Amino acid sequence: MKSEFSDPFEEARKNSGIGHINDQEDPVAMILRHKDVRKTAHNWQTYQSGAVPGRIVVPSEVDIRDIRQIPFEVDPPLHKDFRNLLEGWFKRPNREEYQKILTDQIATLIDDVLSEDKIEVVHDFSLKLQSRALTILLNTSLVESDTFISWGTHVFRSEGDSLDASKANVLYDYLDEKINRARENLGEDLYSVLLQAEVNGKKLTHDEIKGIMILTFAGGRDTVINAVTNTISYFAEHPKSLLDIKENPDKINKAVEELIRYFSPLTHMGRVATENAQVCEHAVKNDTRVSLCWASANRDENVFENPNEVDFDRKINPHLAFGFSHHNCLGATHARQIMRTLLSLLSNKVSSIDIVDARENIEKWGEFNRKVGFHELTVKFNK
Ligand code: EMZ
Repeated sequence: MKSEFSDPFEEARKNSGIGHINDQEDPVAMILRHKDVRKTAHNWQTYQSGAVPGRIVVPSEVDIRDIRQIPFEVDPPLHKDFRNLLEGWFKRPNREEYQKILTDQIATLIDDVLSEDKIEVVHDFSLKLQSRALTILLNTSLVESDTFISWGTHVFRSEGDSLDASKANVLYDYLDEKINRARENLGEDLYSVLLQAEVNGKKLTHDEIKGIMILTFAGGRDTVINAVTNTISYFAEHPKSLLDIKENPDKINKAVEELIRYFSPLTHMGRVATENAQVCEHAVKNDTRVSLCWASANRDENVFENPNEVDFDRKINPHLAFGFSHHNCLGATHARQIMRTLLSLLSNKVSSIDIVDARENIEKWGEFNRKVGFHELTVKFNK
């Protein structure tokens, strides 16, 4: 089945709770159990995010950038000050007027693909959807999304080159220009809001603003694109579930959480140890990397019954797909709203979806091969 996402971590999670990968000569011990992932995410004193910029990302981005992404590469207590500044803005997706614009955008996109004979979902649906929705989050004009679409699915990665510095520079130059322009002529967009903001009584520097913007662009890009694409593949192969949503729209929130648990669009996120420590009997040396493997935790058989099944009626769903503890995903409100709107509109506008062709996107992490989405998914949407 094209919409099946198997769990490559099961054996290692049960046997040792740890997986080992080498990443550019800076190894990573992947933490695989739900309980350990939560504990480690919580313990910022021992497992820091504020290491050299790019080091907590796997694959490491140390060689391709030196700008710190904020707040995700900042530790408490400063982390909290940045979160306090940003939280309100990133909760705007809960507002009615925000949801109305998002609904109009996605409805237009679905109407467009319904009139096509067939469509390649990753580039001609998910990338467009993500890029257009980002303009609402930034509160900029919709035409900006044409530029975002032209960058392709990942801002730092290209197919065949997982670390592409020249690509990062395209985003950096774009952001420099936007920040500088907003400085001359303040408006209502996120750039202008950040230019006027203060943290601990001080205005933000250009690089701090840039660091926040880079995260806003990079963190929610391939993750949202994969979540949307994988959702299309799921409903193509589970037409009854689409009908279930149509008949029981009150299930949408739970369905979204379950799909996000199952897909876990972000496999893991790293931390750097600040002292010698231990995770489930595994020694972690000072200044080495661990990763919090959300994807494995989300299939932990000690927490989820039938973890490899998609069950919209799952009673408790403490998934970690948006991370855990103080660093939980700042963009989650936006991402959830995208998914809810997508499910609602799909179930009302689309009767069935046929998969024509698919090329899976398999990440390789040491011994683990993990399907995270598709390079290409060609489908026909039916009215
Ligand atoms: C970083 C990361 C954030 C990283 C929550 O994830 O997303 C990755 O896609 C980027 O490459 O730089 O923003």
